[in-house]
Amino acid sequence: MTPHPKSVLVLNGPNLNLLGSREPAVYGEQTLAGVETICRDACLAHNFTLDFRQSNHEGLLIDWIHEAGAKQAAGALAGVVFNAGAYTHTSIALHDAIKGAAVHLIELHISNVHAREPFRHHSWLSPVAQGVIAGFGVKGYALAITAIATQ
Ligand code: CA2
Repeated sequence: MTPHPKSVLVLNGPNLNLLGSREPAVYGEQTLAGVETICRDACLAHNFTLDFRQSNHEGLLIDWIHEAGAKQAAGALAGVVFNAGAYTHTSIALHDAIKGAAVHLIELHISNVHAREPFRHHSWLSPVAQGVIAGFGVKGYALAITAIATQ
């Protein structure tokens, strides 16, 4: 019998619901719905199901990381792709959640944060992420899903 496909959780943090509406020079012209389509196609190619979410609320993102940890422990989740937006640079709580849930997580940024303002150069998530993808635009989401498939 074919095993039940594992899922990939793609989490998007604050303000990413605004994607495509402003700052196209930094983030491109794709909307978050377009990003979801990119992720769905990448998941199909690797026989994953997709769970795609966005929240502007730190606590809800933390709850979703905990949920992902339980799902991974049950063998139903292949990994998490997380664009935490500006919480990347501020949130020790998200660092603790990822560490506590022991979830396989790829940190994702659409822009090359290291080529931008100094306050975007530090990430609280990188030390607890498996890897980081930044600067490849929204294509980075597909790269991250491929990375999960090949781990
Ligand atoms: O490059 C990324 O993906 C970021 O995670 C995006 C965050 C930013 O704070 C990080 O430093 C880098 C911001 C997301 C907000 O996106 C907007 C898109 C269009 C209009 C306004 C905000």
